[in-house]
Amino acid sequence: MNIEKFHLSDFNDARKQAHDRNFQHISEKVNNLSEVLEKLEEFQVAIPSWALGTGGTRFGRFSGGGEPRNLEEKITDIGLLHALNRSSGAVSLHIPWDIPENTASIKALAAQYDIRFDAVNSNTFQDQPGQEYSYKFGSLHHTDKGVRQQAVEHNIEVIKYGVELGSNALSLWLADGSCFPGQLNFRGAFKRTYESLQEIYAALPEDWKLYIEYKAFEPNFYSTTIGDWGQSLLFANKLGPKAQTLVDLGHHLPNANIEQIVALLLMEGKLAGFHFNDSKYGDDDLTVGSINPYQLFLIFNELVEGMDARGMHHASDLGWMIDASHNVKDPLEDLLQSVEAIKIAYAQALLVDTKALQAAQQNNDAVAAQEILQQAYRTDVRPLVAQARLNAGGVLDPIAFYRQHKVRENLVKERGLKTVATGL
Ligand code: PSV
Ligand code: MN
Ligand code: MN
Repeated sequence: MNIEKFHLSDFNDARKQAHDRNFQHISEKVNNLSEVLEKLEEFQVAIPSWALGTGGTRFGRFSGGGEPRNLEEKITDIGLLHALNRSSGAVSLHIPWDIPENTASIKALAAQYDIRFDAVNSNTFQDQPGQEYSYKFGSLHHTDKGVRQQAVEHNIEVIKYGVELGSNALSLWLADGSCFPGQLNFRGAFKRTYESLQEIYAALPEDWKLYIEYKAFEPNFYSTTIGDWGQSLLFANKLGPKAQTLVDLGHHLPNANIEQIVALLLMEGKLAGFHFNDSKYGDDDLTVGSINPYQLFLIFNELVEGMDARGMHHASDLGWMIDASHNVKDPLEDLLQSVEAIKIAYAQALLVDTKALQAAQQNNDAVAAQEILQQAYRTDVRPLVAQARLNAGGVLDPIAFYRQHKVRENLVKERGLKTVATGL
């Protein structure tokens, strides 16, 4: 579906008066208004190429209709999201799920929508047709050198695709681990993984980063070879400055203090970035902010404080991506909700009175500290986020626009009801 400029302006005009009243109300309370708006306008989160279709679970998958059938259509869908929220200007490819057959034309298509290529993701957790060795018992940690070599070569191939696309990071997640006590020698697995990672690290271009993602469990249920941030950080420290730890919010054991992990990784210059999602039980891959928005705010609070202190810039210094799955929602609506939740948390964090918080901390005043944080958290910042979107050329209410213009219905007409997006 083609969204023309007048569609956006007609939609905004009809809502402008009501919005202005709400915006006026909040802007009177925000001291650093122009700084907050500017930061929100700049903010971009990458959309993973595997999130444009319905995800499904291991019990089944219910197709939603009108899903993108190839990479071109995925980029078009992201272009649509970006046109509405002006904060989805990047795509993260998973290879081989989304191999660009003609990189030049894919790049040109993405540029048309103002979309750049974020980190490229490798995949050594599934066997691919024609592949010599199986990853059933792992990839980079495998006891068989041939398997390890195959997995290393795959990662190097992914880097090559990334270079052609103008990406500058390899994001690596391993399913490697064990299901039963005794199955695996932990130290042996760690050492073999390290050797494999060294080979991948050596193949990184000068200005590239290696994002090392950790995950507590699944698909292995006794041990994971990169199971937590400690193990990821060990690898990152041993490998060198280009290697950093990637935090996927769903990859922790229940109740982990993720904001504390984020604060320390940031302090050490070892925070690669995020895979955003939400969860109640495990790696549930739910819409960002749908279960625990307070945690998201606390993470952003650490980021705002820590990044400012280090003079870091959000776009160039960290990787931001959504990593969610959509089983009962329209994937595009879900992604709009996720991006919105991230920006709301960011806006709230920008409202925290950092100086007052530091003073409360200095005085061990836990009551004041909580008041300061919750003062920001309980502020309805949605008009700020909407204003930033308007300034950037988007729409005041992306989901309302999407529904009013019957975007999904049009996609179904165009692509058909029974479509299966590549990927999970
Ligand atoms: C694994 O659970 C993960 O979070 C990794 O980032 C994968 O690359 C992604 O999901 C897709 O399976
Ligand atoms: Mn992830
Ligand atoms: Mn995950």
